[in-house]
Amino acid sequence: MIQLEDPADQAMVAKIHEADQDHLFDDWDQLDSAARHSLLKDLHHIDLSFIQQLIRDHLDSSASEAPIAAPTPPDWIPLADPGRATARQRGLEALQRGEVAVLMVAGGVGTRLGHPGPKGSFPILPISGGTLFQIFSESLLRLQKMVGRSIHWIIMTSPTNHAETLQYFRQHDYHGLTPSEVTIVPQEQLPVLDSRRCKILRSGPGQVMFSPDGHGGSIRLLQRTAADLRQRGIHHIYTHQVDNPLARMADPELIGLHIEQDSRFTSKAVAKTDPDEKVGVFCSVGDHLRVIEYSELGEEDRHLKNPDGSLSFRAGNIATHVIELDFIAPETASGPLQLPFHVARKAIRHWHGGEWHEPTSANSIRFETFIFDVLPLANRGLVVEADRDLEFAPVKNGEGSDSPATSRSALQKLWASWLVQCGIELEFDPSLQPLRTIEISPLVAGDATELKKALEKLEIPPEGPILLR
Ligand code: UD2
Repeated sequence: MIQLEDPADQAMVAKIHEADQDHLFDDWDQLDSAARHSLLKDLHHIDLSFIQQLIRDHLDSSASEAPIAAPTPPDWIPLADPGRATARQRGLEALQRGEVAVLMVAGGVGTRLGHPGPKGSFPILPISGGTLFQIFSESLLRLQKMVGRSIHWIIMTSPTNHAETLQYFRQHDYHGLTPSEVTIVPQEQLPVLDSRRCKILRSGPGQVMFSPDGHGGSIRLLQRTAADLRQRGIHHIYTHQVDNPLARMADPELIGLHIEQDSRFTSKAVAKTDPDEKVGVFCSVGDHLRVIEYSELGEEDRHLKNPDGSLSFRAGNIATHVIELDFIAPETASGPLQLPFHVARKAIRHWHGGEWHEPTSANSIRFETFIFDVLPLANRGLVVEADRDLEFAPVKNGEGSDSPATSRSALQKLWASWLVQCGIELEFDPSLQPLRTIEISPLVAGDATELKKALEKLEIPPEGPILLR
């Protein structure tokens, strides 16, 4: 065991030794003082007894995940429900009273997309090259103008992309938002373990390998900051993912439905038509709603159909929710809700025995929480149907499905449909893509009605790309 002068450091070294993780100091003799300092700082951040508890709960041979008892398709509020328009008004009023904050989860590492920076800095806009962050910032600006007050925006990053995200927003002057109304805050992270012996892996000599604690980290973040949010008068949190440029910011209709139905957790869902589409589905289990991941829904249930031919389990999760702050962080002695952890296994390059290892099969274990895991704990939850063409076009992969190409194509189709509704003539190819490239900033319009108004002051060029900003 290494010997250190500082008693706090020495006590931590003793704990590492007790937990049988001494290999973390294997490179100690070769580290310079800055690297030693950084390693000690990281190790002080690890709650070893918590990690050991996770190992006991999830990885000991006797531990197994309980199977999900007979799920059934849930009720949802369909697109055609006549009450949606009045709900929108209620939502607008809640926004005007300043009761809603928006939380964007942007802590994922985005390895599948292959973009070097934070995912939100991906240039998705087809003409200007503007980013996902820009779309959401401008959408929020439009909404703030509509309701006549600022709306607090929390952007959850992870320790890996936090500094870059902050730098991005500073460099872009927060795309016109007031910086004090935007809180950019990292989620927590946990050490990654080796899957055979549960040793903490290293990402380099003297470096602990960490991974973000999943998008459920947003619930933990809200719980940590609940007092501040309450002080700002916030009761409802509207959450969405950074990777869906069609995600609506603080959609008044969803907020209104959530309030009218006195819901604790309200979610948007799109109708799944492909049983193998990789989105989780909302289900009822007993009296509660929950999301079952695509990998966890049985083959038979996945293909089960209604008499009209639609999929029975079709309420696909697009990760847009309204959450009651008092539900996840009650001001009572019972304390905040606890989220379960899931285990993810991946092949990961790591440093061990003085050399790099490049495994070809899963060698690592990481623990993650999911935001929707609080839903089964809610005594009232709600699922609301959303139109896929208007609200869901995620950017997950570099190519193929859910890629920049499919997402841009969905944006083009949407903007073209607005222009056509405004009486602008456009030509389309056989796949119904407009022949002219279109880009409409959220600052100009968020739907066809708003665009019609904006076009009273804007000119559409007779030919070539159509950029409306
Ligand atoms: C998620 C959902 C899936 C469906 C789909 C819709 C899960 C497990 N599955 O699938 O049901 O709703 O999205 O697009 O959620 N993130 C963080 N911190 C983390 C991990 C992720 O902020 O530690 C963010 C990430 O930046 C992204 C979002 O969460 O915005 C989704 O993460 P993902 O791409 O890993 O989720 P995916 O596609 O497996």
